[in-house]
Amino acid sequence: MKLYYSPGACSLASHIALLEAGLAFELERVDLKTKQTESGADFNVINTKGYVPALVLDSGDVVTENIAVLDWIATQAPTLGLNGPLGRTQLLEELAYISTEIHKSFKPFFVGASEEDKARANQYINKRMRWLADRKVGKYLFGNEPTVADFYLFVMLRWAAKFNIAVPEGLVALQARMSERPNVQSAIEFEEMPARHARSA
Ligand SMILES: N[C@@H](CCC(=O)N[C@@H](CS)C(=O)NCC(=O)O)C(=O)O
Repeated sequence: MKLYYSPGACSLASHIALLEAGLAFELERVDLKTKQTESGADFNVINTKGYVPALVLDSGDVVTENIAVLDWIATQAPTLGLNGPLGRTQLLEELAYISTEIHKSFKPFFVGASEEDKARANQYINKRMRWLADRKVGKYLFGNEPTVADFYLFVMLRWAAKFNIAVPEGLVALQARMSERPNVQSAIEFEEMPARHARSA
């Protein structure tokens, strides 16, 4: 299986999740401007949507969308999901909230929007982060062990820090806790290395 990623992008959540799941996978970097992968392939052919993450399974099927990729990983490694009759539903609920209410709200910071639009987005993200912080029930969102939703949130918290968006103390602590995890450090270290040929993780 191979994860197509871009350094520090939302695909970092899937990269961390795959490491935490202990699954065997390869990584290939994508230049999101040129849509070229580091081995010279046209990424638009691999994922016709042109964005990361894209996870190519051993079957050849391509899974895209953070929610679907993270849900697929949690299905392979149930310790990264939630137990109980409503477990998967609640996990999807949280992933959808992070994707549609938080992730998408960062757009003004990536497209060079006006200061006014960025200020509005800043307030909105802060409000949505506060809701998550209020609902958090342990060291992580759902308890004392992380789920794939925490990995997605972690990437959003890194972006919030980068764009000076205030987040509640409980989420700052969650980010710090996540940063101490060896798999998180290893994923970030790998992504921050200069471009190289695709390699196995
Ligand atoms: N709806 C997609 C959005 C993914 C997305 O926004 N990916 C960004 C990186 S964080 C990207 O690849 N942008 C490049 C582009 O859209 O051309 C998902 O949730 O997976």
